Amino acid sequence: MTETSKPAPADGLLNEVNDAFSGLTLALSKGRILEETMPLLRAAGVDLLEDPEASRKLIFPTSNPNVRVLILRASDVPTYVEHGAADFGVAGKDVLLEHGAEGLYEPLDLEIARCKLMTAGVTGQPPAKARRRVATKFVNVARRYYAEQGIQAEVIKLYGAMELAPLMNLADEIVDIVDTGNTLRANGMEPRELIAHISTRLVVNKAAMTMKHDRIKPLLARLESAVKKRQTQPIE
Ligand code: PRT
Ligand code: MG
Repeated sequence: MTETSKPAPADGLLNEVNDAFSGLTLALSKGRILEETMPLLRAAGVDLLEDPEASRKLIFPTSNPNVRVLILRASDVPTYVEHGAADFGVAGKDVLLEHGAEGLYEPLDLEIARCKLMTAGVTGQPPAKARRRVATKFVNVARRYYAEQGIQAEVIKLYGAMELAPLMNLADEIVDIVDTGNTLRANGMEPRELIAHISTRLVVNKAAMTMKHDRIKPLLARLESAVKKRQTQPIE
């Protein structure tokens, strides 16, 4: 590569990222999780100085100089935390069940974004008797679940709009998140079996829990009391 074709350094960004940051790196995802976690973080003394929803940046400083936030795809949060690229993170139990718990502690249930992981099928249509075709983005969860039930299943990986699969005869059943059930109903489907109750969890890298215990422990305690307080009096 010639000198001229080299991309320009992004405004000292690399320095900003790696400049001997000795604090804690927290992995979050946009949307529901960010929205519902922010008030808890704020109550624990960690406030985002900029709204990630309105920014293209992926690394954010906070009001606590010892904590910075990474904004990731929800399904990438456990990967970053497992490998220690983030010290701790916030993820739905559905994402954690699918990813596996290797290298992660799960010390706190934030009790937000509650929903259920369920099987669902076309309303009134009995479940297929023989080998069942199951469309889902939760392939590991689904394989485990059907095996436990002694049901032969062909699990088909999808990345979204699972409800469409049975309607188009791609699958007999789906495994998906259900909250109100409105999405299923709007697509002529009904919930069938409950696989797991889901809520949002705080996960911590196992090595960081030991090595950075002095910094993680007090933050965990403040978050825990914010969760408890929220049950009696909703916080801003
Ligand atoms: O959307 P993207 O693919 O980028 O990521 P994501 O779906 O993982 O993120 P997001 O923000 O949609 O959800 C984050 C987390 O919120 C999930 O991992 C769950 O733990 C939790 N959660 C709580 C939900 C819901 N409620 C929920 N209702 N996640 C998704 N839904 C969707 C569901 O997929 C379905 O399409 O809402 C629909 C069902 O809702 P009802 O009310 O119609 O039943
Ligand atoms: Mg989503």
